[in-house]
Parts: sequence; structure tokens; C-alpha cells
Amino acid sequence: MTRTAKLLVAVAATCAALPAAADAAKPTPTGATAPGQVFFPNPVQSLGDGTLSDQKDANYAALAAAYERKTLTNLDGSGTLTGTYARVESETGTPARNTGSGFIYTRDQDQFEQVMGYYWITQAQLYIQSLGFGSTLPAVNKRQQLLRIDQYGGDNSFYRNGTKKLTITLGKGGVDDAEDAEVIVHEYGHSVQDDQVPGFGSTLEAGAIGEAFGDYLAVTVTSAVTGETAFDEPCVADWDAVSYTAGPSHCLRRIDGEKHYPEDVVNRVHADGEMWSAALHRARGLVGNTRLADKVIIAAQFGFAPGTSFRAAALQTIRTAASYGVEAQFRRAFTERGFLG
Ligand SMILES: [Ca+2]
Ligand SMILES: [Ca+2]
Ligand SMILES: [Ca+2]
Ligand SMILES: [Ca+2]
Ligand SMILES: [Zn+2]
Repeated sequence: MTRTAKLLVAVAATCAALPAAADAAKPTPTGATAPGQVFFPNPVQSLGDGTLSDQKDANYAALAAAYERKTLTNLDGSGTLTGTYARVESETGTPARNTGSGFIYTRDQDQFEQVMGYYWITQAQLYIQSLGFGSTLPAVNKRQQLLRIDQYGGDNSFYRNGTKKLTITLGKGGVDDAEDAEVIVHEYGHSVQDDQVPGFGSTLEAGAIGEAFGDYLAVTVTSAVTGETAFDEPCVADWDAVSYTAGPSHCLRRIDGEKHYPEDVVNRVHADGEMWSAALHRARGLVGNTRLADKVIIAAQFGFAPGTSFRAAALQTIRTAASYGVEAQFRRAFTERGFLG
């Protein structure tokens, strides 16, 4: 599986100086809860070990320490992985079911990926809400995301918003895609943008912004939820990528690249997106307040056109940043990457 074959595409639909203290409080989870066992966010990152490999989906000893027990929230109490923000709609093999002790599975069981999908989609939405979206700011993707897990044999995942089907499909090629929270949250990024701007990603540059935002969201959500940033934070999908990158560092992509616009454009959304994600990552560092940077980045997207250019999106983000007192940092980050010409 080559790096370029790994697409993580979005199909159909695409693919104020507020002090931190003004942030909305962390939303209180509602609905039923249950214990669940997950990777947090993936074994390579949580164990700091890039030598781990798929070993054909085996539950081998070196992975034992990568499992963590977390609380699944916002469940509907039916005993299935159905909740306010995620529902495992269909899956290969046996659907996960809580028979009293929760959703405790290991990676060699198909139900493990189902639990991962439910947990990380819900955590991503709760993180976005914690920034104020849905309370002090308009809601962002506050809807039930359907998940299709392990049904697609390819090493790929995709987001689709077809007729009545708001679906993320997570493939099982190589390391099962849903064993890596960063792949799950990347796809959720497409859903987020499509909710903010229906049909977002209709041009090459907008599509690249879509891929970049998915990568950025994957990193920022997993860092926020785990509270850990020590292991190569800008590396996206450290675990899924062991199947198709040579190493020693395994990354689907990075969000701290050096590519510069326009000379590094290759007219491929994933590759070109690395310029945009690098700008977002740089702005985040310059702001020095991840939650504030994330709020600006997400809030700005409401003003993007479905087929926005890099330049227009950069200017919109700078305008939004100005209302949060961080215009200079975003302007510098976008200028450094060449987006302002
Ligand atoms: Ca698995
Ligand atoms: Ca697999
Ligand atoms: Ca995979
Ligand atoms: Ca990572
Ligand atoms: Zn994607």
C-alpha cells in the first residue's frame, strides 16, 4: 500500500479577544454511559514505539499496554453503540453489545473498531462543544454521525453525505483504519466542514483545505483528549501508517511541513493540503493557546465558500482571528506559507 494510495477522501459532498476564561465549560456528557476499551489515540503514539506493526490484526503482547479503559458517553441506553453524536450503523461480524460489563474488546475482535469509532467521534464533538460551539457560538456538526466499520476491504476511509446517509466508512486494509483515532477524527473533519459549508471542497484548493483541516483536527482533538503531546505531535496516523510507510517514523502525513505556495503545488488534495495544515499548525504555535487557535480555525470556516481558494480562506481566517485578538499570528503563518502572495 503506497502512501499516495492512502486517500482518506471525502466523497460526494467533497471530500474578539476572548480570554480563555470565557470558554464554555466542558460540556457535561448526557445520556447513558458505559465502560469501553480503546486505543488512546493509537499504540505507536501512546507507547512511543514506532517499531510496532500490524501482525495481521493479532492481539500480541506488546500492545497490551496500549489499551485504555474509558467511559463511553452520550449513549442511548439500548446496549448498542448508538448515541447522540455517533451510531455504528453497520459492521462486519458481530455488533458490539453491552451485556452488563460495557464494551470491552481487543483489536482482533471486530467490535473493538466499532467502539473506537463511537468513542472518538463522540470525543471530537464534545471537544468542539468545549470551545463554545453550540453554546456561545453556533453549533458545529452537532448531529448523529453514522459509522460503517471494517466493511471496506481497501486501506482507505471516506466521508459521504448521500441521501439520508451521513456516513463515515472506515476501511480495514493494513492496520484497521478505526484502530487509529487520528484516521477517525480526520474523516470527522470532512463531516465538520460539510456541516459548516454544505458541499465544501468543490475545487482543488478547497479540497486541499479539507484534507488539511482533517489532519489538523485529528492532531488537536487527540492531543486535547489524551493530554499528551510528547510523541511527535505533528505526525498524523502514526499507527495506521505502519502498514504503508517505511519508517522509522510512520506518518500518513505531517502538519508541520515546509512546502510553500505556489511552487510546491502538485494538484493533489492530500499533498497540497500539507501547506494549509502547516499554516494552521504554525498559527497554533504562534498563538500559544491551542484552544483559542482551534476556535478561530473552526469559526473561520463558516465564512468559507465551497470552492474557496487558499488566499480567500486565509483572509477569512485572518478576519476571524482579528476578532479574537490574534490576527498577527495568523497573518504571519499564512504569509510564511505563501498564501498571501
Ligand atoms: Ca482490528
Ligand atoms: Ca486489517
Ligand atoms: Ca489501514
Ligand atoms: Ca499522531
Ligand atoms: Zn480526507
